[in-house]
Amino acid sequence: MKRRTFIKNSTFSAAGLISASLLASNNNEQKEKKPSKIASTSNKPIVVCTWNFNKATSKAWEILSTDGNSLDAVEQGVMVEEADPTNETVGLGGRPDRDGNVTLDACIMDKDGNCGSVVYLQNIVHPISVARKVMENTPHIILAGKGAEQFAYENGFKKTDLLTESTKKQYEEWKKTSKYETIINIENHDTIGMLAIDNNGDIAGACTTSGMAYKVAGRVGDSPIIGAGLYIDNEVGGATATGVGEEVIKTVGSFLIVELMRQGKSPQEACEEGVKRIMKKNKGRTDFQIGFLAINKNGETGGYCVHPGFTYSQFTNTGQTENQVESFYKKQN
Ligand code: SD4
Repeated sequence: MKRRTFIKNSTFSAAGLISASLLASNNNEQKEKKPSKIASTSNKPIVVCTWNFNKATSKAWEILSTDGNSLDAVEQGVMVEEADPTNETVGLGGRPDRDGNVTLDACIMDKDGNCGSVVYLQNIVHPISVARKVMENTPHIILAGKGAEQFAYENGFKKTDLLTESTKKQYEEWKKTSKYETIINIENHDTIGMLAIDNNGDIAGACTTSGMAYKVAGRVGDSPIIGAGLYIDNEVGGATATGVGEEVIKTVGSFLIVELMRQGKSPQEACEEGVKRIMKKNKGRTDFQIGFLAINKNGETGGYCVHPGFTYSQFTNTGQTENQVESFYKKQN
């Protein structure tokens, strides 16, 4: 499993300062007016995603910068990671459950609040595209397991073995002890959640993962659960999560963050509040990581996590940046 190198980006601090002052003025306005009516001084188009998936934000940017819509941008953006066999927590090359099966979770949400999701999907490289088809071509929102797989084949998706040489080897190694804990290593997880605003100011999001390595067969995490791993409200903003899904589900994390932004908090403040809410319920616990990422209608972004190490990639008119976020626990020297 590769470890990520985290780059502290100076433009982030500048962006932080700008957002802080915008925020202050917005907060004053919000006392008199509705929070969602933020003037169009916007930083759009823009795309952000969890971790340093710069190739994914580059792909999304290709679409946004040529006047494409945010839904296409997030779908095609996260597909880059789904197709990458070296990302061992998403799509092809994702690590299996404890029975050796790779099972994928994904969801997508558009500007109108439409959403689609697949859970426990096997043998399909691009669960996000299946989720989009569920959203667009069925009256349903979530398809699971065999039914989702069958639906994928009916819609032209190809059967693919998702286990790679590397993940097979790691699994064989893991089986020697079969140590199973429902925790995620502090840094070793790379679920991709992506949020974008297009030239029209419309917001969409996508989230896709193979979930926790060596999970109990049948386990579904937060990533495909609308409101937990991802939530979009085109009037307010969007949020997405990475980390221990069980904790994110318990607080309906992404929905919580969007609602906090609706009440007037900045994306940064909302993500902090989301993590603090989780930590309040897990007093003293240090053995898990969660990272939240959020964007508001104005194109301001923010993130917060439990342990240092969570980053997000961003692409706007001023270029691509990788941003390190603040954490609840501070770095130990
Ligand atoms: C899950 N939230 O299934 C996901 C895991 C994750 O990078 O973020 N992995 O709980």
